[in-house]
Amino acid sequence: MNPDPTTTIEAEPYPFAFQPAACALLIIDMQRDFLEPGGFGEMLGNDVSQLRRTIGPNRRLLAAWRAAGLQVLHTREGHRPDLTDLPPAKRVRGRAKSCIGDPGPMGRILVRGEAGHDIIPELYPLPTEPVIDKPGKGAFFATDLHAILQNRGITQLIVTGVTTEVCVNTTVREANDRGYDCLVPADCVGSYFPEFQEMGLKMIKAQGGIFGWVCDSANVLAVLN
Ligand code: TIU
Repeated sequence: MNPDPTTTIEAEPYPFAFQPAACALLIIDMQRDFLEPGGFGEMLGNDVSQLRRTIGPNRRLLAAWRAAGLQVLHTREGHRPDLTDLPPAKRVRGRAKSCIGDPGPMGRILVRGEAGHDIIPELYPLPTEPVIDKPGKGAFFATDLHAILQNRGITQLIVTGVTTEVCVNTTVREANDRGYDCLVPADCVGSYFPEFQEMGLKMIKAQGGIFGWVCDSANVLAVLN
């Protein structure tokens, strides 16, 4: 079902003027290594339950979005198997025992083609949905995302995924500078740190929506159903 082209989505700091044909759902880094118990994220001491609560809301939003026939893109953070696209600074940052490219619980950590790098089965992309493999935190850096969105006439993004203050915030800021309007459903983004979840969302919607809008996914579902 196609929503009314003039419809608005209730959001903060003010309603989002939703243009379905020009709006894509961009799901950031819902990868096994970040979300699954026993993965790289948990290995680093993080509480993956903080991210796993986003799976249900993302599933419901993705199902409704697909049913409405709207565009979906997915991203994965990771690197080439030969690590030629991995900045040495990123590899050694954190001084962890295991670095990107090392053997991890689900294959080599954040390396493309490894099990842990792939998207969780609950949100697995359809063959028709572009998957953007990105070497950085932002989805626009060193990827063809901007070209794909421009070719498809996309000017608005609903951004979901993990983590709120890292890859979601970086992507929203990159999108903002490239002229996209971004709406972030709070229950569809997650952080290992509750205080960063709260502030990461406040930073987006502050100052009259300096980077975009924030809502609950129920408000998006309300205009899709
Ligand atoms: N996808 C994403 O946010 N990557 C990260 O590295 N997140 C962390 O919080 N570490």
